[in-house]
Amino acid sequence: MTITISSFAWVPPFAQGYVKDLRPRWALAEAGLDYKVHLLSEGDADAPDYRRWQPFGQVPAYRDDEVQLFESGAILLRIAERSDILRPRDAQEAAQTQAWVFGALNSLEPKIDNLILPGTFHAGEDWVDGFRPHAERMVDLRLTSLAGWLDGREWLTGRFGVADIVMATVLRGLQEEPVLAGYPVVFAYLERCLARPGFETALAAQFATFAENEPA
Ligand SMILES: N[C@@H](CCC(=O)N[C@@H](CS)C(=O)NCC(=O)O)C(=O)O
Repeated sequence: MTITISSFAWVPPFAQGYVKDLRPRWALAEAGLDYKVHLLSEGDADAPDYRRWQPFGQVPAYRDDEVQLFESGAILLRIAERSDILRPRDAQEAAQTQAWVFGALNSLEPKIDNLILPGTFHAGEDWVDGFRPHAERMVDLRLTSLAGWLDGREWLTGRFGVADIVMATVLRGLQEEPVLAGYPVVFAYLERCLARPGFETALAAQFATFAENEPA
């Protein structure tokens, strides 16, 4: 089976290590599956062919011998289906995996983005400081709930899986934020996820792509 994912050829240093093709790279590393990378240079994301693969012109997109699709959560669920290592072991684990992939992307990621992105992309604008306490409250609420679920659990579902990959990549956004230290259960879970060799492999692969395509 040939698997291809899309990635940007290069992004500025502040974004390196955080581009969302890290998610399929990590899942594929855990699964021990080889893959090719379809690199996008300036303007390629707007090309009609790419828009037929990823309608929003984003990365990652994914294809294998049978299907092509986009959205990192959907991609990871597909990779899990193809892997004896990542495939949920029963219907309940599969349902919980889907629920936590959606939960990470829908209930947590937007709240975390609200906290971290204004300072990155709107630094110095009047509304940023006033918005921050609201964003912090929302993140607190979600972390409280997540800590409640994780208490006494090693992983989100019965064993490490793609839901943990999505969740860890979402929570990583908080690593520079003081709020995470207030949730030792979540902090320890994130450390557990990031200690996996698959994460290091994925990170190194993403950095290698950007190093190879560094603008002159
Ligand atoms: N919901 C999408 C989001 C993908 C996404 O935000 N990708 C970013 C890179 S990390 C991107 O392509 N940004 C360029 C853009 O939005 O035009 C997913 O999870 O796959």
